[in-house]
Amino acid sequence: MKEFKIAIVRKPCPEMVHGITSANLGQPDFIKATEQHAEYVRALEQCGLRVRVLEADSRFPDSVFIEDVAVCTSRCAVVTRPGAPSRMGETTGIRELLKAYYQSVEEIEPPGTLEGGDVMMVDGHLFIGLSERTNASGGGQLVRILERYGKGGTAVPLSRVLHLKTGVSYLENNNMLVCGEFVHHPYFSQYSCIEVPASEAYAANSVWINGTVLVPAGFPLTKAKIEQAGYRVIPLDMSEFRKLDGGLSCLSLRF
Ligand code: CIR
Repeated sequence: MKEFKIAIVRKPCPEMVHGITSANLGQPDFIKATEQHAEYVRALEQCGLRVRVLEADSRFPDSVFIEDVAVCTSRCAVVTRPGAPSRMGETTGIRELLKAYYQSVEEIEPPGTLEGGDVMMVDGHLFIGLSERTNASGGGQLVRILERYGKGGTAVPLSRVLHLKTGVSYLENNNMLVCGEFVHHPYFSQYSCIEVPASEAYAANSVWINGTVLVPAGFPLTKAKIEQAGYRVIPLDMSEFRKLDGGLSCLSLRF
């Protein structure tokens, strides 16, 4: 039975109000974001995780979305190479950080780009979204690294979402939460799919942690479907991170 033990998060910085966005929901409120982030940390702890909280990094408005700078598997960690130019420097120091937890820390090299939001772990196999942030070189490098550790990866070309996990989340036990382009997708049809209605698309980024699923607050249909599938659900207010296209998974590295 899979079990996460550790999460790493980074506090939001006041400069987050200048983060990248396509959302059209207005500027985030930094104070509110800080409160929502603290609630998120509490929820991770409730799921049994030891949470390492890194200080805010005001050089990088999007640095709260720490999921994008690394891929943490059971055998190795990989420092990514973000495709958004303003986010490339966020990986500085991440290798040293991960060395405290992993014997093997690999890196994505140029010309590859890869963001952790495009990587979904499914029973030891990784699906890697090819997006505007993750290119074929980055995805290919990750697959070759995984193969050295006895794991595999499959590239999934994306058409509409920012990252793979913007639209699909694996909830373990063969349950795949799918929305939009991932409904009836050939790569995911073998799983028991829980469909997120288009009106609740933001809730497609939900996070399984040790039997509990963190779900963004305000999406009752999706919450009910996940509960019906047998999970304990913790709803979390994500309004300020949503304004920057960020979802629940983006706020932590879990391993
Ligand atoms: C960005 O556009 O890079 C950030 N504003 C949002 C990143 C969201 N990260 C994720 O989905 N893993």
